[in-house]
Amino acid sequence: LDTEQALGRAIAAREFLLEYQPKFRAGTRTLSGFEALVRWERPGRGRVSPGEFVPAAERTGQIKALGELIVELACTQLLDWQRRFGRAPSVAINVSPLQFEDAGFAGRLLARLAALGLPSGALEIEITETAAIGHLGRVLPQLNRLRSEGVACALDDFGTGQSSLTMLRQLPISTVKLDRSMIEPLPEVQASAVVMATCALGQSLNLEIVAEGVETEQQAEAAEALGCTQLQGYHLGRPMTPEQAGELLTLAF
Ligand code: G
Ligand code: G
Ligand code: MN
Ligand code: NA
Repeated sequence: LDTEQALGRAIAAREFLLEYQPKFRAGTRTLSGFEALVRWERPGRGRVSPGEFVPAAERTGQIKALGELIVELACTQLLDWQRRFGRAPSVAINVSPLQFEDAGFAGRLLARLAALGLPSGALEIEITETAAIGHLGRVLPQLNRLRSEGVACALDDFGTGQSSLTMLRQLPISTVKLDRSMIEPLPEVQASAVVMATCALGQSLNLEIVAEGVETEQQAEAAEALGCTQLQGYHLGRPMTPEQAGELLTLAF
């Protein structure tokens, strides 16, 4: 209850900010976009990790209001970058399945992009495998809508849940993000076989395959050799401030 009150106040006071973790194309290692990660800057207490407050916000239902704020913050940043650089990079936001309970979620997101004059391709949605499968009924229609309007959709944390290769074909996704638990053991033989098989299927379905949690050059090279099309992780870039992300864009654009 204390958390609920604190979160409610924090959302109203807009105490949240986004950090941006870069993603890179395999091989060339050029910037392919960013993933937005929310942080709570709690006055007098410092940073609270989303691993703590996102589950709390999901329990209380406050994730819907928080999620709207996150969409707004990401779009504001995209607009700033579009004005400065003449174009916007791709920014992915993590979306909780509870946000899809609101049937207006996708429509509002698209309307917001249109109102700001942002291309829908600038925004990507990340939804976890477990969440997508557990809430197919309400997730699927809105994912279909977003995809048909050009918003990319990524299946996050792939390899942690009931990873079904069938899901890759059935969900209207453009990207699969291989969980860092699949990347961490590389280039160990069995993990390599699983990543290679997933990449082969992904390629035949025309999906981008992102290796997450790449922490070493050895993992990066293994992921590239096995067919991952993008790399993300501390080895290539940590979550960073918008200013630092802007510096990467200055180099990339
Ligand atoms: O950034 P960090 O590694 O601390 O994130 C911890 C967890 O919080 C991850 O599972 C991540 O997906 C989740 N998370 C980070 N930002 C957001 C967000 O904006 N919305 C939601 N729903 N989850 C987020
Ligand atoms: O669930 P999701 O994949 O959205 O979680 C993203 C989280 O993973 C972020 O909190 C981010 O800080 C964290 N992360 C990103 N890259 C790495 C990495 O290379 N190693 C580890 N341990 N965590 C990472
Ligand atoms: Mn993610
Ligand atoms: Na992930």
